[in-house]
Amino acid sequence: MRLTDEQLSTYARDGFLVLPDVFSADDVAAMDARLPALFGERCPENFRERSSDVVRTAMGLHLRDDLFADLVRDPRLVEPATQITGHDDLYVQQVKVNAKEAFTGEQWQWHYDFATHHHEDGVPEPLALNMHIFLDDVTEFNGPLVFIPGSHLDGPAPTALDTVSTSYPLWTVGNDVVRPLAERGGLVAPKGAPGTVLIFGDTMVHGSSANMSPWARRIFSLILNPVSNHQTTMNRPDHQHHRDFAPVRMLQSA
Ligand SMILES: O=C(O)CCC(=O)C(=O)O
Repeated sequence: MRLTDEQLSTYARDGFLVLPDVFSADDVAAMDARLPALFGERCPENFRERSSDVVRTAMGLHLRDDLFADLVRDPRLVEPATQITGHDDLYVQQVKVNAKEAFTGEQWQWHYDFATHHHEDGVPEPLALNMHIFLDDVTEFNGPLVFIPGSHLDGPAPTALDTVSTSYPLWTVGNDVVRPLAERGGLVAPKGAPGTVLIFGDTMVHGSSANMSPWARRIFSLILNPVSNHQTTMNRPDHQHHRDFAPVRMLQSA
């Protein structure tokens, strides 16, 4: 699936791109069907919320399930990533579903992904892309991601490691960083039906609030990074940053 010049310009300007109707209802139903068994496993790949036993994020999915093994090679994800990064050789850095379950799904603090990739994993440059697929209707009510358009253009802001706010350690940006960026660029929360693809880069400042609604907000996320920019420290477990730097090979048809 090739992005148009207009879509590439939108991504370059805003730092994120929303693509409705990329995956069909059947595609999403097939992904959905795999999740109860995966979420039911007691394993280090499944992080549970701080205040409940509910799964917050389930990682390493392409190594745990054949459908997700195919999905990380899907041209609808890999081809746009090669276009945006300008790199043909991308490896699978992280594969997960962020569950944000009804009533219990907790926040993701303000952050940009490169801070964690750099501090924890020694990734040299902010080149990785985060490719999301909405598995539920993402609305204003169930904790959508919130972006600061244009924040990707400022380069990496100061960050600090937050190990207490949620069950997932994250390098976060402070309110003093968020305020001027948001006053300049505003805030945008992309919404959409299941099957929507959302793409954003490593320096995009974003976060999401808790899900107070009765509706789950599950999102599949694939992080692809140029092989030439791979992690250098191998500090975190494989499921948080995979160590197989072989370039992902696109499936021939989607
Ligand atoms: O799932 C969310 O709400 C946030 C996810 C996120 O921040 C990320 O994938 O970097």
